[in-house]
Amino acid sequence: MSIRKSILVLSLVLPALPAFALNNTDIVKSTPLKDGSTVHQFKDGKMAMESKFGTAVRMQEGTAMETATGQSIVMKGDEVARLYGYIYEDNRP
Ligand SMILES: [Cu+2]
Repeated sequence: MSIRKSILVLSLVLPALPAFALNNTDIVKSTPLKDGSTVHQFKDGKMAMESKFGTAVRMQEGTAMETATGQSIVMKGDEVARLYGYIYEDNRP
């Protein structure tokens, strides 16, 4: 009985947990890039980089990035501290 319940709970919870879940009330768009990293765009249009390992990394404003679908995006802002805040909050026990 309790095992069945655990399985049910897991099956409900797991799909809601991507490899890296952002509690992203401020993030309006997250675009995967060709190199495996992700660029997150905030409400105000500024961006932050997430490495393929799920860490917040720096990128110089104005840097051109290629999306996984081959489009070109230019980096606006470098909100590394802002993204770090989200990552930290989400990975807290
Ligand atoms: Cu970037």
